[in-house]
Amino acid sequence: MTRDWDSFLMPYQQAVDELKIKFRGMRKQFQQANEHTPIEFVTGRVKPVDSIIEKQARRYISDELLEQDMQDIAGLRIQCQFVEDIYQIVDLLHQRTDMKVVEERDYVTNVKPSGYRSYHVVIEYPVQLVHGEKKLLAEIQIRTMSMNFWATIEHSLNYKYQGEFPDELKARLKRAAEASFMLDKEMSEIREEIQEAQQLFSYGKGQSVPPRQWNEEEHDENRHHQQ
Ligand code: 0O2
Ligand code: 0O2
Repeated sequence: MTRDWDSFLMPYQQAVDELKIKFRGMRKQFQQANEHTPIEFVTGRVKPVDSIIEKQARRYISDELLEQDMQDIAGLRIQCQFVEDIYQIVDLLHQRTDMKVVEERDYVTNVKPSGYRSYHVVIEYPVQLVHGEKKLLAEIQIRTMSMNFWATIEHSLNYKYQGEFPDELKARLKRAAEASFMLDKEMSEIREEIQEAQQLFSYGKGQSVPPRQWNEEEHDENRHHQQ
C-alpha cells in the first residue's frame, strides 16, 4: 500500500503542537500560582517516516493496524526535576477531560534491562479536523532530567552499535543508569530545601506573590536583602 504520508501525519502534527501548548500551559499555571511545577521542559515530535517504516517491519505491524499498534507516531516528552514529579504528572493526565489514558508503562519502578527509566503514558487524543473529529494515539514519556541525560546518550550510542553493544559498554551504561538514579534519589532527599531556594529565587526575580511557606519574619528579611 502506498500511503500519502503528508496527509496521514498531518493530524499527528496537530496533536503534538496542541499537546505541547497544553503541557507548557500547565507549567505556566504552576509558576503563576508560585507553586513548584512538576513540568520542567516539554518537547515533542512526529516520528519520521523512515522510523515508522523501520518499526512497522520490525514489529510486524500491518498497514491496517498501524494507527492502533504504533502508539508513538505522536510523541511528547516531559522532563521534570524530581522522581515524585513524574507521578504527579501522571495523576494530572488522568484527571484531564480532553484526553484519555489508555495505557501506562512504569519503567521508573520496572527499569528496563538496558538501564532505561521513564514513565510512558499512551493517551487517546481527539483532534478537530475540517471533516470532523479524529481520535489518535500519542505517547507521553515522562522522565527526570537525569533520566533524560542517560536516555539521550544511550540512544545516540544505539545508532552507532545498532543496539548490539559490546558487553563492557553495556555494563558501563547500566552502571551509569544506576548512578544517574542515585542522583535522582539524592535530589529527592533535599527536595524541600531545593524548592524553597527556587521559590526565593523567583521571588527575587520579581514574582509578586511571596512563597507560601514564608513566615512574615523571613519575608521582611528577604525584602531587606533586595534593597
Ligand atoms: P522555554 O520557555 O525556554 O522553556 P517549539 O514548539 O518550536 O517551541 P520545538 O521545535 O519542539 O519547540 O523545540 P524542542 O527542541 O522540542 O524544544 C522545545 C523546548 O524545550 C525549548 O524551550 C527547549 O529549550 C526545551 N528543552 C527541551 N529539552 C531540553 C533540555 O534537555 N535542556 C534544556 N535546557 N532545554 C530543553 P522553549 O520552547 O524555548 O521554552
Ligand atoms: P524514538 O522515537 O527513536 O525514541 P519498542 O519500540 O518495541 O522498544 P514499545 O513497546 O513500542 O517498545 O514501547 P516502549 O518500550 O514503551 O517505548 C519505546 C520508546 O521508549 C523508544 O522509542 C524510546 O524512545 C524509549 N526507550 C525504550 N527503551 C529504551 C532504551 O533502552 N533506551 C533508550 N534510550 N530509549 C528507550 P523508539 O521506538 O526507539 O523511537
